[in-house]
This record gives sequence, structure tokens and C-alpha cells, in this order.
Amino acid sequence: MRTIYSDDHRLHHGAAELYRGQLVPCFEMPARADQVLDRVRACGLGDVVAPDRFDRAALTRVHADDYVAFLEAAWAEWAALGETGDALPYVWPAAGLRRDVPPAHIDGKLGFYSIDAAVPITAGTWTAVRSSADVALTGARHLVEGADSAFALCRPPGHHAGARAMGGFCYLNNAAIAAQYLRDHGAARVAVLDVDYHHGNGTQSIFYDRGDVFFASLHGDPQQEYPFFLGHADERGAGEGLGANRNFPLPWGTTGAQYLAALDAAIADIAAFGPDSVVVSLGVDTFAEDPISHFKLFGPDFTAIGRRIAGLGRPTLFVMEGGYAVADIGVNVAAVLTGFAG
Ligand code: Q9C
Ligand code: ZN
Repeated sequence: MRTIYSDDHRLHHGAAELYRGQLVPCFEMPARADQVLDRVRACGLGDVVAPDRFDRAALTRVHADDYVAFLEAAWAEWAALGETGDALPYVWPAAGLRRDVPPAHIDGKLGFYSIDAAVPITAGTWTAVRSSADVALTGARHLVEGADSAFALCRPPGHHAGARAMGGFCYLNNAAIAAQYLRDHGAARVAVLDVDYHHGNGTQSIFYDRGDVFFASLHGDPQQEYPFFLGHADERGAGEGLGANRNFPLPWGTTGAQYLAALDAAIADIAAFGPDSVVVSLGVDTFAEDPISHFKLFGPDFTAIGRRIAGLGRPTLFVMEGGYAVADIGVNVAAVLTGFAG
């Protein structure tokens, strides 16, 4: 399996995030991708290649044009105020406030285009974000060209980003952009399987009313876990998408055996949908030692996840999402990928 990777991710390095009432160093850091790359090389998974550059139009197939324009300009607008630290949102158009008048000031835009404050924008963020999407698109292109699998080592991650909102360390939804690319290049039906610890709210919302892209997610129950406001079991899709969305909320403390039982159900749903290709939002923050998560998966469980996905027998693109136990993230990702490759 080929890995697609770019050093551009290092240009995105936020300083701090809110955690239990304090500003702490960002959990989503460059060392994460470096660890994964090291393990991919060490385990002999396959070649590591640079991404191709894709047109902006590939991004606006799933994101609103004004949102992409906001991301492109955000740092310049922030820096024009004389700011040198990270741009962060601090006010949102929640219930009772107006969403119909887009603000002109960057402080307003940051809140208008986000769901939370876990999205620092730095001088290099857009370059890294755009490159991360290129990494995913290149992986999708490999599938279109006949590869049976590819690993898009994306950073920053993407699955919390919606059509018009950043959030949860995510800016562009790499998995959704890749899934749409596959749809636009010959795949009539695509399934996205999200195994990150957190619900893939952005991916779900992007495809919620569509019957051509199936979305299945296993994640911490939103009753007790971020993103709290999406990811419940009764979200089954809408309109033409009714039946093409499936959530498996799981409680804190979920073990490997419990997780794999839910995964079997998700995979049965995907098999019944009959996708031409599969995109996996691959987070390993389900690991027992993850610092911000509460599942109890260990190394062999990650191998088992990969093996089960291989059982679908479809061309499969793995897209890197979360995982914050930095010392172990590479081992756990490599376990999924080698489990898949057999
Ligand atoms: N400071 C992904 O795994 N939590 N994102 C914020 C802790 C946000 C996780 C509260 C978690 C986002 C891609
Ligand atoms: Zn996550």
C-alpha cells in the first residue's frame, strides 16, 4: 500500500487549546504525523510519495465557496490587525442569534465559520490544510487509477469540518473531499467508514441527504463526548439519503471486543449498501492510552480493525484523522494498515 505524505503539515502548529478550563499545548501537533511516517517506513508498508496539486474546485465540491475563501484569507486578515499569535474564535451564532448577516470583522468570521475553539489559525495553516486535502485527493486518484488501497497521511485531520465550518482540529474535510472525488471519477456509490474516537459530524452533515455516499461512524456517545451535538443512533439520513447514515455511539470504557462487535455491524451495513470504493476516516484515538479519549483498544484490536475492513473486498482509501498518544500513534496506525494488507 502506498502512503501519500507532505512535509507541509509542519507549517500548521497551533500554540494552545482550551482543556478543562485551562489553555494547554495543542494535542494536535506535528509530531503526530512524523511518528506515523516513521512507522509506515519501518514496517515496510510500501512507497511514500508526495501529493499532486489539485484545483480549488475539488474543495468546493463539498465546501461552500465563501468558507474556503474565509480559510484562504483568515491569517492575512488577522495579521493586518497587528496580531502575531494564533487566530482563535470566541463567539458563535448559537440559538437566539442571527446567522443571516455574515460579519465583516475577522473575530466575527472566526465564530461564524466554526463550531468550537479547537481550530487555531497560524501563518502556515492554510498551506498545510490545502496540502492535507491534496494528500487525500492524491490517494483517491491512486484508487481511480486502479490501486486497491492507499494511505493518505493527512494532517491536519478533517472529519469535524462541515461544508461551512471548521472545528475539532479540522479545517477541510479530507475524507469527504476524497469521497466526492471518487464519485466524480467513476464510483457510483462510495462508503465512508469513520473509526476515529469522535463522531465524524462534518462528514455526516455533508452527505446526510445523499443516497450515493453511505456514512457509518463508531464513536464515543455524544451524550458524554465531543462533539456532543451530533452522532446519535437515530440519525439515519434524510430525503434521498434516508438509510445511508448509521451511527454507533459507544460508552466510555468500550473494550476491543465490544468495539469489534459494533464494527462488524457497521461493515455489514456497508456491504449491504454495495459501495464501489471505501474511504476510512482512520483515527486511533480509540487507543486505551489516548490522553483525551475513553475507549480501551490495544494493538491487536487495531490489526483486527484492518483485517475486518479488508473483508469488504473493495478499493479502500485510508485517511488519517485523530490519535493523540503521540508515542503510540504510529504503531497503532501501522497495525490497522498491515492488518488490512494481510
Ligand atoms: N481540548 C479529532 O480527533 N476536543 N478531533 C476539544 C479538548 C476536541 C478531536 C476539547 C476534540 C477534537 C480529529
Ligand atoms: Zn478523534
